[in-house]
Amino acid sequence: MPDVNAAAEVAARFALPGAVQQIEPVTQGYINDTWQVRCVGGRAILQRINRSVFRQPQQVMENILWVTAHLRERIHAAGGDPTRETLTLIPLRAGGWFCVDSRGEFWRMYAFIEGAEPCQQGAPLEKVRQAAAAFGRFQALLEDLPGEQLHETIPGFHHTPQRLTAFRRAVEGDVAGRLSAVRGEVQMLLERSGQAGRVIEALASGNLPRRVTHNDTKLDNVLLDSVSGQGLCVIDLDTVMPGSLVYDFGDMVRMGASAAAEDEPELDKVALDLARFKQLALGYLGEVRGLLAPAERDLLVFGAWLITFEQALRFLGDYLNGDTYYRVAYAEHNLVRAQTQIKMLAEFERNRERMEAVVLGITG
Ligand code: GN1
Ligand code: MG
Repeated sequence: MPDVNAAAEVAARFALPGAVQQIEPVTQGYINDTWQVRCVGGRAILQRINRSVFRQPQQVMENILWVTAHLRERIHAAGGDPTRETLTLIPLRAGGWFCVDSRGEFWRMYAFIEGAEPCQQGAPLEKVRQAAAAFGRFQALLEDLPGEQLHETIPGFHHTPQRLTAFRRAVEGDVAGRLSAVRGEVQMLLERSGQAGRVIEALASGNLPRRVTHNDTKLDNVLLDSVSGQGLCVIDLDTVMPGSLVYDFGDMVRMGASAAAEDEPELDKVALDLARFKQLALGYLGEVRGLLAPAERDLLVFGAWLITFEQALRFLGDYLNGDTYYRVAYAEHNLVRAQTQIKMLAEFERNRERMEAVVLGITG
């Protein structure tokens, strides 16, 4: 975390309604640093973009500007409130949408959406469905945004075969000397590598549509209206770029289908809850049904498996690399996260037919 002074120094450069009064860190998220800024007349969200993850922060910002402008237009046309239903960047007093501090760090600011809160992991079923519907609507609203316009903010982000190659490298390198303790997990993943290319190949063949997708569809990336409980706003737009709907559905199901946290150490608590899965599918597919291609429909359940597999590779790979990517709170954190993914993988394998039946029941 950069010190509060660095945040205070940059906060004053943004066009807030009044003087900054208080700055508090927000600890959610593994990548960027986030602060809540209170000022006279309101509050805002200040973020420092992680430059070792997002190599081209300007491109991240360009994508966000395009995407939010498009969403604003669509939400307005549908009679909604764009100031609550999508993110709004706050410009700098001097103009522009981000600032670079004396250390070369990139900062940006969003308007705070009042009367809304993130859908928590383990939320009741109705909230789960609302969050899923918000992701589905987000996808539907982006249907006509030309993907060629967008930058790939992290190249190969969901290129599972490349993730596998990076994982094998981490295993071979064993730079942190942790391999001997996790051989079972490594083997479990490598045994499943044969399926890694399925979505990438379907995209390359043109069978599976390439769309503008969110690419980080954890339930807490949806704000729910605090009064009505309805899915209000999709946040965390850093990885919005060309991808597949199958990844977004899959990533949402990855942990959204369990009540347990992504870093739950008691693996007995980590389990597929079919009732949750059903709400995710109902919420999301209810919004995208009209645009779903047959290849997408066929790969939805596989997508949950694939993204979970990929996430397991990423967490365990980072553990083997000595925790260079994800923020960790304790030494075994990435290992615990990898173990929950492996547990969910086994759950998806055991329940594949039941999950397919749920999807079929909705899509017909
Ligand atoms: C990271 O920082 P956060 O929590 O938004 C990661 C996602 C992972 C997620 C796992 C840019 O997201 O891909 O799925 O952690 N984002 C990036 O919780 O790597
Ligand atoms: Mg994210």
